[in-house]
Amino acid sequence: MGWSHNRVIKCKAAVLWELKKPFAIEEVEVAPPKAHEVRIKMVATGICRTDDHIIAGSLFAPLPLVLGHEGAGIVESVGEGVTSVRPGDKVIPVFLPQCGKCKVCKHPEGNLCLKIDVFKPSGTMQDGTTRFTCRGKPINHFMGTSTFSQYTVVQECAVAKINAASPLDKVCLIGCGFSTGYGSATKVAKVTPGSTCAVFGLGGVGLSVVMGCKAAGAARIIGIDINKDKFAKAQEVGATECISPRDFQKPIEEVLKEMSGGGVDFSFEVIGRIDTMMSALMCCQASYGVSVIVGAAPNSEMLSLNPMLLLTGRTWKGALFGGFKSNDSVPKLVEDFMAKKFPMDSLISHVLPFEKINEGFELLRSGKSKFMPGNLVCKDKEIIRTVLTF
Ligand code: CND
Ligand code: ZN
Ligand code: ZN
Repeated sequence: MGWSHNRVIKCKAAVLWELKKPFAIEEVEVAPPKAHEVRIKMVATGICRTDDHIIAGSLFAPLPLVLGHEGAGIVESVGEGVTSVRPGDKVIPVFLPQCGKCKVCKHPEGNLCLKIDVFKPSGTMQDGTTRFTCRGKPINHFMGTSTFSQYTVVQECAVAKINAASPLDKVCLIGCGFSTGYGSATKVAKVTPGSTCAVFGLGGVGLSVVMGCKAAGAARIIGIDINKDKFAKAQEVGATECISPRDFQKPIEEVLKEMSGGGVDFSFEVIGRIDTMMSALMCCQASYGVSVIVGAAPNSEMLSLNPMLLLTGRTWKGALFGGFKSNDSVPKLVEDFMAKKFPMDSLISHVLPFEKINEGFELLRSGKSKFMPGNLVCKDKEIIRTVLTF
């Protein structure tokens, strides 16, 4: 049992044919999984800003493609040699694989598995071909996950089996946003009890950083966002103060240095802008401050800095997926969610049927949802995460 029946599945997928254009909901053919691949029936997927960075053209991925990298689903069939999952298992596909064999996987701290398809994205499976076809054309995969499809195919090393009782419409956020933010605080920065933290950007990922800082015992967590509608939720999940850079004449790093008596212990950039990356670096304490880059800046932009900022002792770092080794950590994070160790589900502000994916992206871009279309389930005024259900 368990091997694929070599059946092509016809289903709906959101295809991005051109940059800066809406998705087209298309009928696609999803080929059966080849050796060491897994075909998944998607149940839910979150919309993360990284998907929108691709549509906007600020991050590169080859078109046409099926985006999406924050999903959860059920294994439909498996290719030859797959041993870690079986049809019927609940799983989260991970954009950061964990092959377990490469130099990085074998390193106790490394998580950037060499099988990742992010930096020079091929848009294919590891054998160089795609499993998606639409109107007779091959359609590319995205970060090895492509969750904006009723069915997708991923490598076995990019899928984590999770608790059979877990609610997939919630734990999909563990596929990216939550894990990325939470791990950036707990694992990458290693936030210490009693410390002061500054979090730039209070979207789904930034609020997860706030939750991580709180879990690590930070005494002060200062949220920074230009959209004040985000402050209430930030305070609900652990921010002790929130400020908008637009309310001050002086640079925000100066404001934060004053607020913290000389610089914060830990700072996080969770927006994806190089100016706020510099502010985050400069607001942390000159000798022992740690600043973590979480946001993804446009491919075309470079930073230059005065090396003195680091010579004094600051640490500047970044990580994908919160520094977590994906397959090891995802099932544990799901267990922690089930044990109510963090209020991750409060990040989900909107739930839409998959077919309304373009509306979901409009919500993300609008930053504020004054006009709620009929069947939106809106728990909050502010937009944090939209989850699409299949
Ligand atoms: P989202 O767009 O939901 O949140 C960004 C927040 O930043 C919003 O609340 C904005 O109002 C706020 N903001 C925008 N500009 C400014 C500014 N100039 N000053 C202060 N606040 C501002 O995004 P998200 O939470 O989904 O993602 C955040 C970033 O994280 C984004 O760049 C995404 O690509 C990146 C990311 C990284 C990783 C990783 O593995 N490192 C994984 N997923 C997403
Ligand atoms: Zn993401
Ligand atoms: Zn590896």
